[in-house]
Amino acid sequence: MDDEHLKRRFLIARAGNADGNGAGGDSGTATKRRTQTKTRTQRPPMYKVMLLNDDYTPMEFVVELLKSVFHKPHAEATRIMLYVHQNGMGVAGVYPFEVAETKVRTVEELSRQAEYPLKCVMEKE
Ligand code: TYC
Repeated sequence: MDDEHLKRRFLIARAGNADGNGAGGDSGTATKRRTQTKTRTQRPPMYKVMLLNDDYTPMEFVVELLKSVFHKPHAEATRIMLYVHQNGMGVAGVYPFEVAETKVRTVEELSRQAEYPLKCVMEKE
């Protein structure tokens, strides 16, 4: 169970005690039972930004992109680049739709300017 579920359970348990719905709330008076409405915290759908391998883009260029566009530390940028190099594609980062879209465009723009064929796509998580 994730943190949001735990927090909501905790809050519902406390509300239950205060209004007589749960254990510990009974002081001898009539117990009112209210319907609990579960209000789910809205989280935006997230999108993976994937880098695709190719035979021409230099490893160092990919590492620099991962550092500058995706804010990865050097060691992690190197690990992701090597993963893509060996597996064909890999996740550079996970973001809400519009952020992911902007990252894809930035990668393709920088690659195009440098005349490398590097491809980058987004995929719903
Ligand atoms: N395969 C490239 C090379 O050998 C390196 C590379 C890694 C290219 C990741 C693209 O997304 C990529 N120079």
